[in-house]
Amino acid sequence: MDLSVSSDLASIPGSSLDVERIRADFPILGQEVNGHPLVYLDNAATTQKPQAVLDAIQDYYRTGNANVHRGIHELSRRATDAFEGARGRVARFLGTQDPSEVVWTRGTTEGINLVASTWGDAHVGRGDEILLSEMEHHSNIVPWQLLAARTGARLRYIPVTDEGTLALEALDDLLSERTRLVAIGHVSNALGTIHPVAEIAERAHEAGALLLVDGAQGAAHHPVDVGVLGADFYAFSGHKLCGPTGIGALWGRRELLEAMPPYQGGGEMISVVERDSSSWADLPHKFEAGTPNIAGAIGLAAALDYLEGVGTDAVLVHEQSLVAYALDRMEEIPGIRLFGPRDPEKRAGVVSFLMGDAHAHDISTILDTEGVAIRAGHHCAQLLMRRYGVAATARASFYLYNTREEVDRLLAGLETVRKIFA
Ligand code: C6P
Repeated sequence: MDLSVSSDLASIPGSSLDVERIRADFPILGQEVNGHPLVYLDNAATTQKPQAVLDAIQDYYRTGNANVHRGIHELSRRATDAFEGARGRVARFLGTQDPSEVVWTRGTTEGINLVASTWGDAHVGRGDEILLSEMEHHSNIVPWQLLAARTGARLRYIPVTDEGTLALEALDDLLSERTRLVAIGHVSNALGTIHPVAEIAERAHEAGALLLVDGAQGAAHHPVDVGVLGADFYAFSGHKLCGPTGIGALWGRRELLEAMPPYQGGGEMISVVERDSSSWADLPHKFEAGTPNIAGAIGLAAALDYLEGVGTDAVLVHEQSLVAYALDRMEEIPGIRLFGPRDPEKRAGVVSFLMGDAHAHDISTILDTEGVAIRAGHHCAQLLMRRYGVAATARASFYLYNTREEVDRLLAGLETVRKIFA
């Protein structure tokens, strides 16, 4: 049985991706789930991996596995070159020439915790303020709550509009000489809203504050240039952009990273260890205690090569064309409630919704029986859910390998939901 999903590219206005060819690169997509060809629409949670990434990881373990920075032997040299080469690859992806500004992490969450713990403990005190938004993922709230509890700092929040954008007019009141840092998502995981990061950076800097960008959803969908964004820190996860889980990176401006104390203690992050004290390795190793996720870094670099080959600009346009199609059709469903901006150009490939009396989990369960994978829940964005007076939403999230026919499968599944709950 042919499980591939046909894609009529001419029918995706604006998309220049050869989706059929792209899908052939992702072995996982060619399977049946619950008796139906899989339609994977849970990409904001994690993306699937192309063969090139699977090969890079396997090749490393088959032919180049050794610990990095430690051995004088050939395999260790090879592993170190591949690992540090991957760092350089991430630096180029983020629009910076300096790989030592790129710190390997387990993902976005660890990157934000690193900044909150090290920069935060050194620079934030009682009465200082950290400015977040009500749309943040818990990973960009809780580390700052922990910092506030340690230091006596105060958290403030940019409100969210009914439309699903940030109410930036509130910045005049929220930013002050007490604001030490603005920590904001690049793209909302729950609504897909793309935030005007460069504008927020300018406003933050005018107030004398730094800007940290939670790039978990941003880096996956369009090219990132940390200089153009005006970010001081940018954190992202490899698994959201076709790379493996357990690897991500934190980019920080060199002078900030240099002034920050280490995050964790252990091997690799030291220069000299005495009985009662130690001195630290140079950047970025100061922040990388212990044996790193070498295979993960190599897999992430392969993912970035893959995405660059496809064209990162084209990925967002493709997602937006699917969102436009989905929103147009979903609007016609009786009793549907759609969240987030109506204009597809204001968002990446995420559609959050509820239908009548159906709980988000019921929607997801029914879709699953038809082979359609979406996410249901609060999406680790409980403040946002509260803002809209709901406990959860159903969320379909698209990526470069999704097709209009798959959106049709989603819509067909929603028709089943409608009938069941009618
Ligand atoms: N959002 C989602 O389904 P980690 O887990 O560290 O790779 O990423 C955390 C994270 C931080 N910020 C944003 C905006 C995110 O979307 C995520 C991960 C997934 O929406 C899992 S909750």
